[in-house]
Amino acid sequence: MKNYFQPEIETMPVEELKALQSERLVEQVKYVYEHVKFYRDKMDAAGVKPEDIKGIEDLYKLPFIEKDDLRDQYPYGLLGVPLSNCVRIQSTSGTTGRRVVAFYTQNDIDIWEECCARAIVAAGGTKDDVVHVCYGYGLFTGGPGLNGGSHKVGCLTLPMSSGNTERQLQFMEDLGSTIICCTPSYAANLGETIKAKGLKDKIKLKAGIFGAEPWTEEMRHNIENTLGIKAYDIYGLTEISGPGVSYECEAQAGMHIAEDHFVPEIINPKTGEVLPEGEVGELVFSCITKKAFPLLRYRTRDLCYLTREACPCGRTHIRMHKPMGRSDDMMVVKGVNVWPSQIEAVLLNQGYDANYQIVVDRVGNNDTIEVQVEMTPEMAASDVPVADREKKVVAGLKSMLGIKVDVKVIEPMTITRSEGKAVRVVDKRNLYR
Ligand code: DLL
Repeated sequence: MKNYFQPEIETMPVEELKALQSERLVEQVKYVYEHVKFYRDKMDAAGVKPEDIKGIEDLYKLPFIEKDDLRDQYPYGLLGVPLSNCVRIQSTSGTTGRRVVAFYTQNDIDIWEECCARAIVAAGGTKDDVVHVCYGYGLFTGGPGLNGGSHKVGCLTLPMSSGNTERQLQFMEDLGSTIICCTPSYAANLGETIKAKGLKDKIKLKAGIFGAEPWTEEMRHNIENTLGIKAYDIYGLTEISGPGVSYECEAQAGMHIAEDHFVPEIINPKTGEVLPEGEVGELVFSCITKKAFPLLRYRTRDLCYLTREACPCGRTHIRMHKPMGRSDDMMVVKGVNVWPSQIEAVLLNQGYDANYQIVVDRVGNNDTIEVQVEMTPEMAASDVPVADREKKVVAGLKSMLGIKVDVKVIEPMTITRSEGKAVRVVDKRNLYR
């Protein structure tokens, strides 16, 4: 017996789903044209009228929205309802440029929380579960989103927020948390502490719902082994609502996009051309039900591909493959494209945990790249010389990336542990830009 939070929607036949999307899109385009000057101007400039959009097959006619548009329209320029109809804001961390502030009506929040509830049920959650939420609460969407989803499923919800690992473990043990929600890097951090303190037998976790940052399959296996759980991926972004835009089911083979609310496209990031299913490109979303912050054709900068192949779980909603990172996470080092996730895969395959940092710099006209990775306590206790370990990692990275990377294998517990999104890359070249 399969479990769904909203079976009639999650398993809707694809043709019906597409018809629903078309109907909602047509309505939404009219809505934003009438209510948001930004869209009216943008559509007028592109020569597109609401009546030109007759269904999802016409989506390509609409202009894209980019992060810079959101920054230019900060704070109220994209509001689709009067401010008095909004009940909440959430915001991105805003490490570069202005923050993005997203607004929600009560109905927008209900939709968002339903998507998070779908994710919890897809990870095996029921009303009997104890859901331990250690994503940050506050402006970040992780905590509030999963908290709301957990309430909707009827789980006992522990609103832990991030940090204070000792207290997390105490509650986990005392209250018997069964599902944990946090970033994969924090899950790895918790796993490490549980192992070091010998607490594994006292912890009742069965599943984890991890997202908000890129993570590799190697990291999934590591977390599943150290915590003794099944690790599910969850994806989302503040601009589109928050976590739950897509989520994994028991097949763990890509994340089902909540297509009744968000229509995905994959485009060539250079030309904007829409790519066929299965090709890797930039993910673009159109929100077809959200009213306060109604983004259409929003370019996420996340790179992945989509598949509508039948899923054994019975859900019909299209799946997106794990994003390899944002197009802006990709580093060009010595002229070669390097993704932090490629480096992570090599390290974890050689038995390291995900405690590493990548430092990129420029000396004269040459790029330099150094990977610092901690030994596990077992490695530190063995008598394999550090120089041999370093040589092996250098060789692994050379074969993955095609370039020589400097490697420093360092003592355990020397890299700062992450409580939220991990900072994997220090690119000192940015200082000179
Ligand atoms: O990270 C929302 C979220 C919270 C998702 C909790 C999942 C769990 P932002 O802070 O706006 O929102 O960051 C969104 O994070 O565009 C991706 O680049 C990245 N990201 C989110 N989930 C994943 C994932 C939240 N599962 C940005 N895998 C997105 C890879 C992810 N990257």
